[in-house]
Amino acid sequence: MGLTFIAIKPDGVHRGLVGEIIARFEKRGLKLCALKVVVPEKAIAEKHYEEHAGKPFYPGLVDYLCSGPIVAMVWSGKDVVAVTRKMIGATKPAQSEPGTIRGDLALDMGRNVIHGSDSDDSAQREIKLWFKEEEVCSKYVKADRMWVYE
Ligand code: DAT
Ligand code: MG
Repeated sequence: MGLTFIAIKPDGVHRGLVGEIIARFEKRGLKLCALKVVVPEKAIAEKHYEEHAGKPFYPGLVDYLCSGPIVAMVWSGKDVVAVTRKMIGATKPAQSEPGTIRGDLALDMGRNVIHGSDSDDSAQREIKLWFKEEEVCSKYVKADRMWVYE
């Protein structure tokens, strides 16, 4: 089973959306492997978004991520990157479908509540950036496994 890195951004924490968002991933059947609340250091946020370095919105994006606590998580499951990206919805909230996290909970691209890795490679990179190896509990078998998977 694959792993992905998910972060509820500072706006999601301040707006009290943490429980609502985690509940969606739990109900989908995904397995929680790591979770912490952290105010990102600027250097980590810059690395996290390094693919966007040099773009006009990059400094504001980094400042936004560092502006308060985030909930950093690792989730596991079948096709977890694709499944969570779909659940998160499009980057621009006006284009995110109702039923998605951004489509239900966000209005502004600069306050779009949540981050999710966009590929297995970026998931590996981001998990390593935010968590120590021993903080990620990916080995346990979830009690409902046989009822979630054929
Ligand atoms: P996503 O968060 O859906 O993976 P992304 O990786 O393309 O989107 O961009 C990272 C974040 O940067 C995104 O959540 C919001 C912001 N962003 C992206 N494109 C932007 C733009 N053209 N103007 C302002 N902010 C932008
Ligand atoms: Mg992205």
